Amino acid sequence: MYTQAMDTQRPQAAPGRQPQVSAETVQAEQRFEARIAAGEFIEAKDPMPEHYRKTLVRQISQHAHSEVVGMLPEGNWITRAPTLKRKAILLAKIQDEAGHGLYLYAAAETLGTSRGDMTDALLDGRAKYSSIFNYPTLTWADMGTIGWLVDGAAIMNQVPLCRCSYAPYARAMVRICREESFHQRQGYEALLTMMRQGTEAQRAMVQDAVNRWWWPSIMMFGPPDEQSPNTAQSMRWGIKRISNDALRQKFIDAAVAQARELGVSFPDPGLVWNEARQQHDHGPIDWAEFWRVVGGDGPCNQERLGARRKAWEEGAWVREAALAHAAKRDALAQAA
Ligand code: BYC
Repeated sequence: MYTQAMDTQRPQAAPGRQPQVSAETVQAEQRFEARIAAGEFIEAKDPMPEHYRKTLVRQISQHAHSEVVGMLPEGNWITRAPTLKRKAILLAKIQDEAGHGLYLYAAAETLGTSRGDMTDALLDGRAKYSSIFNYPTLTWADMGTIGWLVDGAAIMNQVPLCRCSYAPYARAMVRICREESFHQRQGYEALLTMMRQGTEAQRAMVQDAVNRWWWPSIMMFGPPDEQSPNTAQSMRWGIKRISNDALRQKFIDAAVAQARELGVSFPDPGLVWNEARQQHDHGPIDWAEFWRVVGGDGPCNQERLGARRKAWEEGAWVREAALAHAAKRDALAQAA
């Protein structure tokens, strides 16, 4: 478990003055940087710079929140799944997301934060969650499209996180990625069924869902590298292994071939193969929309946070009962 005493924290400087950094702190930072440069993994009990710890708490907690909020758009369709098989698959997928949230909250807790603090930060707007979950799920085809594109984007982003320099996060990501792979396949298979065996109306429904989810999916990777304040440091520390733009490009290149096989198109006339780059070019991304949604003004932000707030409040008695039970058990153990 992380302890404060292990920090190699740089003291705050008075305004206009250089911070006083002890030789011991500088040496601890140098040892840490050397471990990172040697490709070593950092464990919870190892010394680490305070900024490294904070960056991880920010990213891992936001990732956990995304998994949990991500259950909401899909939960909307459990009672309306078209067959028993589709309903069972959807239920399993949503339960997986809950599990991912739990592994990730547990990984963040190894850094000295608590589930309660992380939840407070989500509910009072200090912590973010993925922009993608602020869009509505209007038809059954949205379930397949989320699996294909949203989980597909998540896998592209998360596979490199299995090699994140912080070992508890990397270990959680290995299991999460295996499950995400099933999520992506079930989505693509549901869409293939509608496209190949469905009616004209079902094929149109799939194309409509793809039209609505394409741009938000490629925004999931975050702002362009030159506007990403965290990427450079996170890559130096081996938290992020591949930049936002590089991951977005890999995703787009893979998705084009999958769309062709499926028989759908993407709503971007600028999406063309560039022979010289051996990659696809794409049209301009509406970053104003992205920042609006991240800032709380997307189509479903209020609804999503409202649902999380309600769940947290309605679960208060369970947390209280669990704490009371633990206290009683401890008292009994001490008496014995
Ligand atoms: N949405 O400097 P940048 C899932 C924020 S869950 C909202 O590039 P960073 C799934 C960013 O936090 C998918 N905010 O940041 C679940 C930062 O703000 P703060 C979630 C975003 O951290 C259920 C600011 O913009 N995946 O897969 O270096 C069903 C500047 O960005 C977004 C993860 O969380 C966004 N899309 O890079 C299906 C993976 N993008 O924090 C699927 C782990 C950026 O400074 N996270 N921001 O206030 C990461 O890989 C990185 O945190 C990100 C952002 C690539 C997301």
